[in-house]
Amino acid sequence: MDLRNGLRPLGTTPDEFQRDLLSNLYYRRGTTVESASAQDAYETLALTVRDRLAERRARTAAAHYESNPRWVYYLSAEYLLGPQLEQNLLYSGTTELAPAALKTLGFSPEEVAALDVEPGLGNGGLGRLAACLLDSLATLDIPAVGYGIRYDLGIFKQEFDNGEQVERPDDWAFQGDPWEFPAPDDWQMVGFYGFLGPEGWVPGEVVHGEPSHLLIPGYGTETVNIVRLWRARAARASFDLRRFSAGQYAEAVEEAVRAENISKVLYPDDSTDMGRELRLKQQYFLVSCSLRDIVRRFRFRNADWDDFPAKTVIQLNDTHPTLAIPELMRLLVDEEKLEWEHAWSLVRRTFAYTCHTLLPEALETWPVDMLGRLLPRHLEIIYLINEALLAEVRSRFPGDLDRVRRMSLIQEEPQRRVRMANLAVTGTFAVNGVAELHSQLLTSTTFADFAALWPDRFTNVTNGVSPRRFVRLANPGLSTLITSGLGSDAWLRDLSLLSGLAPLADDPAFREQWRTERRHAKEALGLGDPGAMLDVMIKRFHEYKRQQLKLLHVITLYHRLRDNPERFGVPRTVLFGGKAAPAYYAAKSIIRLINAVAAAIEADPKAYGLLRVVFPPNYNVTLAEKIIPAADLSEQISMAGKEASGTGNMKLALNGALTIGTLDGANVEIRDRVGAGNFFLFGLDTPAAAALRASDYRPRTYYDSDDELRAALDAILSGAFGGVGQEVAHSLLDRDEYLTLADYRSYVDKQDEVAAAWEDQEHWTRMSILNTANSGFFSADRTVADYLSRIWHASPVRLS
Ligand code: HBZ
Repeated sequence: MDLRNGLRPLGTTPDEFQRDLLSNLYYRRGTTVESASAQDAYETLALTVRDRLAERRARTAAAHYESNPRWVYYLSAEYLLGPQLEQNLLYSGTTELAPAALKTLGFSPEEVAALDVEPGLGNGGLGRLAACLLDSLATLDIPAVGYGIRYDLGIFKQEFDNGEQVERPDDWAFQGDPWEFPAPDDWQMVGFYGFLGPEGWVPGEVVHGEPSHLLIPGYGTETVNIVRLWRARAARASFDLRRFSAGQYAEAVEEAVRAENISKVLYPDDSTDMGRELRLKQQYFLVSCSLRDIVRRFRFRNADWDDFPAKTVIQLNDTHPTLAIPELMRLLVDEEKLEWEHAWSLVRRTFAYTCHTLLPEALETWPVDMLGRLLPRHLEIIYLINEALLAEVRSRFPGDLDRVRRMSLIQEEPQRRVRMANLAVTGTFAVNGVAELHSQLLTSTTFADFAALWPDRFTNVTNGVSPRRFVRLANPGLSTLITSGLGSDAWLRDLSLLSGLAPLADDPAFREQWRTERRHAKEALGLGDPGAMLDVMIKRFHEYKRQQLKLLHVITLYHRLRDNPERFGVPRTVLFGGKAAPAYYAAKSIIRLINAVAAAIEADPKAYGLLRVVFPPNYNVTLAEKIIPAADLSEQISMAGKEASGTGNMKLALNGALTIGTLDGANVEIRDRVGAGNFFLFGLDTPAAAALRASDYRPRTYYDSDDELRAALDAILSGAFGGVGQEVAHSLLDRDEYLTLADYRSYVDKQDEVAAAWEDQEHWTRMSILNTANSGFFSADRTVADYLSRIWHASPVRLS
């Protein structure tokens, strides 16, 4: 079939690319070479690249339609896609063509790349994982669609004012987004509020969901999948002309504004009460639009509902899209008139759920009142699901009332709330954690009751990251060296091939080249002295992740260089990056204290050339791609038993940083693979940490008995760092929920070993190469392969 209907194919030569670029500038951007701005050049380049992917997309869609495959649908409230230009150049094979073509417009590639704004439609690891999985799904030729929300404002921009985090709106699409295809014809209608009448649910408010999509190309294959993002719009007739004519301008657009608010902003945190109902509305909006779209797509080629689970698997990325379970029940029972049991059997065979946390407070619950007001029919359906669940629990565990109370979808005290994680476990056929340890802890703690009832439902899929984005694009110099070391670039599609680098760790010439590339990456980052060890802690700020432990170490190093230089160790630049949730005051205090300590050290000439603390603001994917290749030491120091997995740990190890870490999350698996001798382990393990927390833990005993720790905390308390951060020290001394003081000595001593190891650069380089060589497991391609064999059971569809 000629999908182009006679249109000429897009060319692959430099001349053809340049001609297309000029044509796009003239006809689609509506300007000329003489008057083109940098923005014109950027947008035109984006269109020229996008056209090449669109061609592959058309063929992918046709092949998928033809084969009527089993589809993987990924539902996620967040996607941290990262900058698009470089990736799309690489994946479309046009990286080499762009610079010359841009030159005819009078712009450099760097100037143009700087205009590529990353869509920051997520908070942290969970959102970035979603983006990596989509990349690997396309690379493995799996028919898949990601669904999400097209927030007008993404994750806030972090600035520092006097060292304090301030949040600015992230108007990422203000200039428009050249990568996006609007698909207004595929709009959906979503109801909220209202009442249950004799004919069923009558919504009191209706909004439109309008989709657009971004192309998700696979690497080294023709497949191009999509991520479909929904934007809320008022129904067309919502503008009140009568009020507008009467000068009531705000009232005239009230309805439109209310509707559009649903996709206005990515909630930067879930720790405030403000806007919680809006967040719940967002969740239902995503779920309702996406499910109708999934059903619409199913119906292209299928007629029988009994085929739905065979053709569809819907992965819930954490609990945010869990309302999909009652929503599909509602569609099947109320609209399609299926029997309840029949519908439930289809639903239970369609959904799977990934949990990303171990913090009990992070398990979402919604007040019954709020959910019942917003979605009365869904609450009724949740009650019906709960009745059946509790009947099953009672029959399996007669007389165990406590178990019934724990497993109920409804928490009764202190307020009646719906437990979304329990609903997600009940309505799915598979539940997975994101690292071995995490999955074990889920079945032994968080979901122990459910694992006792349905042991086969639980599994593990260890996270992974995109080697294309986080090695090839982020670290081109090292990538070239890896390719020459391995004799081929096949590692980009099969990361296990990195193991072929291991013998080269013993080759002094290769080690020299390795050091050179790593040094170039440091120079490119431009922070601190390239000869100093770059010690990085990049992740969201949270007390359990323990940036405060790293900070105590920094203060200790500072004290040593002033008072005890023979114990100082080696020159270091300590880099922090990350955002705190706007309402998370304890995390914001830690940020402020870090900046104050950085300033004090910077101002002290004694520290010059020895110790520096840098904290570039607004850590995001773009910045991560610059920092990760330059890092020597990766800080993965959470309290054991709290970090579900981590993915930054994988990106850093793959790029040759050595890890200092606790036995937490995927650190355990990284250490197993890179070898205990190439990993700096410290601190309490999960059972020891849990036992200490359960006992009468007194952080002050550590303060009393450790001179260096006491000096560090006393310095903060005495106001030595601009008089800020006393609350951080008090919280550690009085409560220390995450056992920072208990792990301090073990951490600082291990850091001394790190410093000693750094002094032997040949040995360090060897360890660095072995980290890369043995981290191939942490490719998101492997993660997707695991999802496929354990949960999704979908097959590739390759373009002929
Ligand atoms: O998901 C992270 C985990 O902390 C990390 O260990 C793991 O590697 C990563 C991917 O599996 N979790 C998050 O990023 N969580 C959130 O961002 C989040 C967002 C909204 C919420 C709750 C959590 O309401």
